[in-house]
Amino acid sequence: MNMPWNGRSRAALALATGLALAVAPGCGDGKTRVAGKGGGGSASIAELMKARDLSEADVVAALKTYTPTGVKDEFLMFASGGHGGNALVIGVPSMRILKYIGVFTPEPWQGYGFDDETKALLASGSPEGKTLTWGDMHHPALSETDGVYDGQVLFVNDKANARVAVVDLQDFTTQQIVHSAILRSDHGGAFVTPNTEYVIEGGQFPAPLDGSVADIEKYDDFYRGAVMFWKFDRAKKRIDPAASFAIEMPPYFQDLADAGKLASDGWCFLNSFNTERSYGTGGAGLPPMESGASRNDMDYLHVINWRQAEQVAASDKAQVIQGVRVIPLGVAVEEGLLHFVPEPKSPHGVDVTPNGEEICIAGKLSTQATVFSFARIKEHIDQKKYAGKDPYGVPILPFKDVIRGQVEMGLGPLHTQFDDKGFAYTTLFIESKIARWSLKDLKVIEKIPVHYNVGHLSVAGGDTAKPDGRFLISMNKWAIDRFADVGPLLPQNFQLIDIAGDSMQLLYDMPLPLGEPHYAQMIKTELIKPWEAYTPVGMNQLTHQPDPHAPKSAQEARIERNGDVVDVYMTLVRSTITPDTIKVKEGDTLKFHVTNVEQTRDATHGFCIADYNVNLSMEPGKAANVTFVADRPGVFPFYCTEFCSALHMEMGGFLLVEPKNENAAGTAAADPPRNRADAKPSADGEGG
Ligand code: RUQ
Ligand code: CUA
Repeated sequence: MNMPWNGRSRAALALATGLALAVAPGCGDGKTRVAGKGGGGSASIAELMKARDLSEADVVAALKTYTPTGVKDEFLMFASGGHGGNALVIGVPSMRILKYIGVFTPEPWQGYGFDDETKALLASGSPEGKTLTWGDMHHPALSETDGVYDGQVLFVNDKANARVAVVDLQDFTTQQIVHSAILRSDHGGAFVTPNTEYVIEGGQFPAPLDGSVADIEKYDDFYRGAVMFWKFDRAKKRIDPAASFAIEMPPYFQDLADAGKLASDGWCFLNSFNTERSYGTGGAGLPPMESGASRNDMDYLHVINWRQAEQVAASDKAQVIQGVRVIPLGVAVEEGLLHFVPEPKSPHGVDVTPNGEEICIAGKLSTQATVFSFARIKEHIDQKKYAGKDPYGVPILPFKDVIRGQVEMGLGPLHTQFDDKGFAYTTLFIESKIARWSLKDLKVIEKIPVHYNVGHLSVAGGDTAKPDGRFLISMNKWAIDRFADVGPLLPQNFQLIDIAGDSMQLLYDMPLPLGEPHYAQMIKTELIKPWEAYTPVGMNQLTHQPDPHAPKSAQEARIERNGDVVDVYMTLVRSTITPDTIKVKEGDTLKFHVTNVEQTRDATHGFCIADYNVNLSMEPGKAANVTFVADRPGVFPFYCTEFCSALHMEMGGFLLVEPKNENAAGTAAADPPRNRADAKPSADGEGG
């Protein structure tokens, strides 16, 4: 029997055990109320199982995930929303979606990207002159203290546009988006060091770091990779770009990273592939990148001493390229802060074991996972025992001497996570399985099929110094036949697997209609302490300080005109918007300063204005500002978009934008326009 996770489910599990007896002892009259096929009314569990064709294992699985109303999930999973550019919060084991956090993409419900502050935030990550409205979010990283999630901050990356964002877990909102001008993409972000000193962001596609264009044939000489170390200022809860630095790398595809911890604290391990330096056909008959990049048997694990790099970056040996402090490759070699270790073949995941002593690397085109010993790596670095140098002069350590061993894994091993019992779990993309293996004797113990094409996996705390174990989510790229058909674009499939027992058990399939989610981290719910409201009233969501413009009570609500600028100080409270009539002239600049003056939990109001693309989410206590030019005359109702109270439908008002050609405000009122398109008398002589 698998381990129950609380007293409540222990009872539930006892119930499940009794199911085979058809009459569950201790379950009243053996009847229970459920919905679904065969469960429209009351039925015994045995009848239900029969009607719905459920096995005992199905019922056990259901009882392990079922979470009654009002009961909270034990774990929260922070998953990337892929192309949606947002992060997802999912309760485990219920697999209930709790939140989408708008990050790289506007999120209308949250008003994210609609008020002045979050509009500017979204733009801050966009290249000049462009507004990016999507992101390719890959790897969420929770902040850590001593190598364990501390529940304070979430970092996420956007692979497509080389951006990293900071989400504050006090209110689950995005606070900052940074972009490194020297990177063109960042598959290898975001990963944190054990005390969140740095957020690591590895590139992928090399390019000239200075932003210039070099012929693709000059790839070897002018294209370069890089890895960013974004300095995190914990007191300010912001990345400090001025204190951040990068290391220039050869033009390999630098990939995923993991920071060392405990035994390997101060070090960072970064995969690479395409050490062949293939750039595709080059338009002239070279092999395509796919095969060109897969010729070598080994690529290079980059072993970086980031503590030492930090010092070199602060010295005059660093250069400034496009505003970024960069340690040139030659300096990195000279200073001995970069070494390579061969890693088999087209490596994908790099994962440091909980004790920090070993590094597991799976090669997509290898059937093995390789376990490297940090102690041996360190010894070889210290004694300069090299097997050679790469074309850029970076010393290479001898592969055979720095590994502890290899685990015969299966087809297409990708990513590894760890549990609290000394097991490692590796996804097998081609096999569509997850392998559980013993870290002690490097042997696969069990494999469980998943559906299908698994990429990442997430074990609770599974990449920290203290994994919780218990649950594993298999993040499958394909769903194929798992759900009702919804056209050619199918959902992704998150599968919940119980790993607490001696053998793994598939519990639940969760379709995720958002693509393509990559990685997730799972943290104990109790470690996150979110605010219940913005306190005191009038707090700005981005500064987390009192907003200087916010009215704090309905008495402070007012309209002020200065030339053609109209400031509207507005308050929301169930069920009134104050002021509810706003009269301006076409061409005026309107500045709304809106506060939800309530402190009642969940008493969120919305504020929208017809046709002006204004839509704010006003959580209790929150203040927001929105500025726009009233360039369209007419009557525009505004209202609250949350069904907040019995009189929610009455919570609204009118914005009157008088056409420019009507001089006095009174004229328009006395002689109203007939319709928005044309206020003039019509051809048949009517009106006027
Ligand atoms: S990597 S599916 Cu985009 Cu995280 Cu392996
Ligand atoms: Cu406030 Cu509806």
